[in-house]
This record gives sequence, C-alpha cells and structure tokens, in this order.
Amino acid sequence: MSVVTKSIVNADAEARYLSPGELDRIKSFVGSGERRLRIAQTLTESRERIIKLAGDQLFQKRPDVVSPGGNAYGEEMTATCLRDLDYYLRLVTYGVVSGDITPIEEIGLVGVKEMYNSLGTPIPAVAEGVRCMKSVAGSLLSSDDASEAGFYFDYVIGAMQ
Ligand SMILES: CCC1=C(C)/C(=C/C2=NC(=C\c3[nH]c(/C=C4\NC(=O)[C@H](C)[C@H]4CC)c(C)c3CCC(=O)O)/C(CCC(=O)O)=C2C)NC1=O
Repeated sequence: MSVVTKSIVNADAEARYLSPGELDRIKSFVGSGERRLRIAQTLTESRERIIKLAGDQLFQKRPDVVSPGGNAYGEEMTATCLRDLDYYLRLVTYGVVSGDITPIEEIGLVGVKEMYNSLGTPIPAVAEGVRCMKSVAGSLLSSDDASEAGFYFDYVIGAMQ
C-alpha cells in the first residue's frame, strides 16, 4: 500500500480526517513522485541490459551455478535463473513507484526461502544476482537516484540472508 492508501485506511478506521502528520507524509510522497517515476522508467527501459550484465557478473562470481550439477546449468535453467532476476527487478520498480516494500514482500519474498530450498536453488547466489543488478542499475542512475533504488534492492537482498 502506498502512504496515501495506508493513511486513508488508518484514518477511516477511526472515522477521522487525515492528521497533519499523515498529510505531511503524503506531501513528501507526492513531492518525490517525479523522481521515483524517473527511476522506475530508467530501470524499466534498461531491464534487458541490467539482467544481461548482472547475469554475466553473477556467473563470473558463482561459476558453480552454471556448471554441471549447478542449479542454473544448461540453457533452459540459465534462462529461468535470469527470469527470476527479471522478476526481482520488476518488483523493485513496484517498490520505487509506490514508495513501499509491501508489494515486493507480498509478491516475491513470502515463502521464498522454502521455495528456493525445495528447488535446490542456492539462495546466497540469488541474493548475489540481486546485488549485481543493484550495481548495474546504480551505474545507470544519478547517485541520489541510485541510493533510492538501492534501498529496494537491499530489501530483497536482506530478505534472502
Ligand atoms: C514474481 C515472484 C516469483 C518468483 C520470485 C518466482 C521464482 C521461481 N523460480 C523458480 C525456478 C528456478 N529459479 C532458478 C534460479 C536460479 N538458480 C540459480 O542457481 C541461480 C542462483 C538463480 C538465478 C539467479 C532456477 C535455475 C529455477 C529452475 C529450477 C528447476 O526447475 O529445477 C520457480 C519454480 C517454477 C518455475 O520454474 O517457474 C519459481 C516459482 N516465481 C514467481 O512467480
């Protein structure tokens, strides 16, 4: 939920107007809107490049995952691995736009450890892949924008520790 929806739900639960504090938080959310949309736009437009370069970096750091016996070994599995990175980049754009980690959490992190464990996918390597995306994405953004986006990448990485 964005701060707008969240504030309305909270206020309405008490049948009251939005408080000055809530209006302040909404004001700052709206004020940062242009910046958040610009970041999401850059990440969206550059998604193929971000996934490709991050995948290259990941497989250089973790050659085991694409070697025989590795979870992402073979063309099809490697493609599935890159697809997962694409999923997480997409979720990061949702976080950036809404200014909220909830969509990332609900869509991509609830039960994620159990899921990857059952697939035999090494979670630290997935986290490393997200870290590589953060670094590639950061190189395409101004340092302020990179740190804003970095917050959401870090959230995903943190949930995989
Ligand atoms: C949007 C929310 C969402 C997520 C996050 C998601 C992840 C997800 N990744 C999967 C598989 C997979 N995920 C990977 C990923 C990797 N293996 C590695 O060694 C690398 C470290 C890593 C890439 C960074 C691989 C290789 C598979 C296929 C595993 C298999 O079929 O044995 C699967 C099993 C079903 C399938 O193959 O599609 C799911 C559900 N699905 C979703 O709907």
